[in-house]
Amino acid sequence: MREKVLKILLDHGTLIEPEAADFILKQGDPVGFINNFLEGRGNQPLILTVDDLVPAASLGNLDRPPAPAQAVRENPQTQGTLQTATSENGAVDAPPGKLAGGKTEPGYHIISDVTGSSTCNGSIENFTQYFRDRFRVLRRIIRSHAEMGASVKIAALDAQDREARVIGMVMDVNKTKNGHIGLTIEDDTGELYVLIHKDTELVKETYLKDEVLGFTGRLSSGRSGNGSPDKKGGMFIASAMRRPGIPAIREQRRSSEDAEVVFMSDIHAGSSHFLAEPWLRFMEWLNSPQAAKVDYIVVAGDLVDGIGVYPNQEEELQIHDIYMQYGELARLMAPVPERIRVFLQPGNHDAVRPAEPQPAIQEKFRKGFGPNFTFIGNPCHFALAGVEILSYHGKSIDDLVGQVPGVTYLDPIPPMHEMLKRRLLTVSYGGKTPLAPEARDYMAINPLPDILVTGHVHRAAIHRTSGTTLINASAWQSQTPFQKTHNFNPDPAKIIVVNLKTGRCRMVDFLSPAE
Ligand code: D5M
Ligand code: FE
Ligand code: ZN
Repeated sequence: MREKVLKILLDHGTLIEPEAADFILKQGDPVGFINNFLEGRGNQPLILTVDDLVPAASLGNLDRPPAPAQAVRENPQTQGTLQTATSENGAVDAPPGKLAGGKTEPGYHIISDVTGSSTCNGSIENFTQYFRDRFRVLRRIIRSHAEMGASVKIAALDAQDREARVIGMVMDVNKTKNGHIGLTIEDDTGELYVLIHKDTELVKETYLKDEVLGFTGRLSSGRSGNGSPDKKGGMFIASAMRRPGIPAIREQRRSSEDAEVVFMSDIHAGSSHFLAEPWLRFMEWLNSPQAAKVDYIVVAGDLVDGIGVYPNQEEELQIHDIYMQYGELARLMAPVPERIRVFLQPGNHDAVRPAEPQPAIQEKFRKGFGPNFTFIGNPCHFALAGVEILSYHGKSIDDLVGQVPGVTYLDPIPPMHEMLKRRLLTVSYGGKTPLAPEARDYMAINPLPDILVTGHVHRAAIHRTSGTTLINASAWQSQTPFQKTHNFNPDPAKIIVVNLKTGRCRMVDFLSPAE
């Protein structure tokens, strides 16, 4: 199928980015889709991107059941190059359902997940490739904003120009003595010192290392006397800034199936503070007529409490063996009706590498789970009955809470907005959230999902932005002594139910017995 689509494009003289090819293959009728697309538009860009295709997809195709699962878009040999249209053959119609337990069925397919595809060994080359991929993806999104289309490479900036646009990744942020902000940004041609004057609105923004930004401004060839690094004999005085962001209007996909998804998180099986009674009420509810439409459950990480995750955690454990904790999870999940497909994602308490993206838990921990359980990585981008979900445990919220004013543990929605603004689930390397330098950046939010779900903060929240519903799924653990010492107050034992056909969300609370 992929060869067919690529051939049509090649015949047309159009190249395509790997993500865009995957996007086409996800359509109900990929060949029909691309033919219609090419017909419907006269001048094509030389290289098609997902952003070019999304508007066409939202016109049709959406109510159709999703195409059979495609292999996750891994093809390390072709990373970092734009023109992969001819070299990518073979990546391609690989057998679907490569995730263990993830057999293909009409209702769901995995779009992007590191499980089984990790390429990194932590070398310098890995990091270079990783950040190059992040830059490539985010620069493309920034360029899709009209005013940023004419951006130039850093090396091509000219002090003669009255105004120029550049896009770069933030390498360093510092506040000058006079209250200005100095950013060092980098692209594939060089470094640039960007000065954000204290009298502009831009100085109120929070700039994070490793995010990608577009700037409008001018290159000053003279020194400003503030002691800042003076690359290329000048600095760039910013007058406007553009983040990748999300479109103001974007149509959310809806399913033709009247199916519901339960979003939940942070079960922490094995913890002494596991909420056993509310859990039983939840299991009863799942087997009641109220849950008749529930076809899927997504658990966004911290499946078990783990061992040695923080100092003296052993004092808060009921089960001290990691295998037995996963055994307990299987036992807790046993009452889930078999018709429901359950997606189990790891978090920072699970027995997988802490560096993100995290692969799914290993086979040896999957004993006792029925065939309706699918073990996914963190993050994981997948489609349920045609609606795209991006599920991420949310460890990076720990970093955002310290870095971005107004972001607290009390409301999980603001940190999710910060992620969407930057189109990154985890922004900075070297913070509290470890990053693994994979060949491509799984932490980039691309393409935009219909639903973004996180957990980790043990609170429940729902918020709609243009086109993407934000959900933070609650937890099944009451306040631990550790959390108490950190003044962290959870809001546990809640689930969020989303109807994939109508988009409607509801929250169900199991903390206290129903009247
Ligand atoms: O994390 C559950 C929550 O506990 C997380 O969202 C924040 C809070 N937490 C964890 N560690 C700290 C520290 N050091 N300070 C403040 N709050 C914290 P979990 O991954 O379930 O342990
Ligand atoms: Fe947790
Ligand atoms: Zn967590």
